Amino acid sequence: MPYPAPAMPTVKPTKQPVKKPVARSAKKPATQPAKPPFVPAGFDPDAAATGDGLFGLAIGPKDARIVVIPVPFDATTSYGAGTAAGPAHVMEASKQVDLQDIQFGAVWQAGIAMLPIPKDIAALSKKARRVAEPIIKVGGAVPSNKAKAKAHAKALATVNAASERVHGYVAREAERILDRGAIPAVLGGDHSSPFGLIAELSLRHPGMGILQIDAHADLRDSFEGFTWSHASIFHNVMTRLPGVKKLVQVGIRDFGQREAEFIENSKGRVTTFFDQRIRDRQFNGATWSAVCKDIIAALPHEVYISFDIDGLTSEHCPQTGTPVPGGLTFPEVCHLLEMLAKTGRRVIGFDLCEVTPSTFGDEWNGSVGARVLYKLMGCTLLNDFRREVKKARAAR
Ligand SMILES: [Mn+2]
Repeated sequence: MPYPAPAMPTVKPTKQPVKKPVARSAKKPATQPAKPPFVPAGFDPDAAATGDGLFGLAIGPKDARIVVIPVPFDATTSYGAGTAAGPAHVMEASKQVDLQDIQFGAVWQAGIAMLPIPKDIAALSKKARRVAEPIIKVGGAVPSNKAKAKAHAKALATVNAASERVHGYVAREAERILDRGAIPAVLGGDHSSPFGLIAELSLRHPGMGILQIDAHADLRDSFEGFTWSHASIFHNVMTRLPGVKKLVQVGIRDFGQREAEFIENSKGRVTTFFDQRIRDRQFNGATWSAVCKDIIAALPHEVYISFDIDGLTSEHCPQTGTPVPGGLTFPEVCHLLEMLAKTGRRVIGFDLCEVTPSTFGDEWNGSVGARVLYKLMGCTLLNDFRREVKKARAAR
């Protein structure tokens, strides 16, 4: 069933003028709706666009139901930098996304906005990356020369401190959004970007689970010496955030021995649906729906979704930091998200990471990213809307 169930207002999304003119005609007018309770006060879709908003919408973060925190940071990406430009790239491409969604309906009406891309974090990323690069080059090997080893340690400390500053920024913004009763999301940046958000949510929703869509397990106990490496995010989450009860990984096809041991020794806290094993089941006749059912059954009621774009097949993200053959297709992911929402799971937040602009100047990576982002929002809002309607009815 499309979201939301009641009829849509007879309005046309307020769009920013964009370079390439997009045909965004008024969506089929429906009957007059009851005032949807999820449209925040002050949100007038007919108002003139005042800002250069996400998906071309003109709503400010203060009025949005979902607020995206952009994190232009990628100091520790081991293979090819560029995900720091992800937020700007996805933002630009989002203006071309058609707003009516076959699975989730008029997602935009709930109110979607992104905070301004923080220039200081972008600058910090560049600086930290310069310091990190020599370490990445040697794979984190500590030099035997004493003076060089000292410089190495100092560089690591600098990069780790930069990552901690990013976590602070993300956690602070997440706190502000949550205090307002809205839903926070992170748009990375590399996969270390959402740590501050997950930390903040884990305090407010102890017992929460994480659905991770990724090619990599990201369970390394620091990578190349970087405590906050993109490859360590879920090691950090699972060892530092006791509020996170469960991690369910999907699409994994690149992991180390110690990561496999971490999963094995997690006493069921980590469940991994390896890409190959998913395919094996399908080759033996299982449907993708049956696999999705098992994935969702492994999750508790409150779910955070962490989406690394490289969880998709590499033609969806040819320029991502660490592409790996295999992976999920876009419709498979969409099916999983819709099933997740329809089981009544509550999505409390999400992130999209590792989207990297093409080196050829095309918008493909951003375009896929923007569509994944819109689907994540639709999945999140499906039940959010139902809860709001219930609340409004109860209050009557
Ligand atoms: Mn990842």
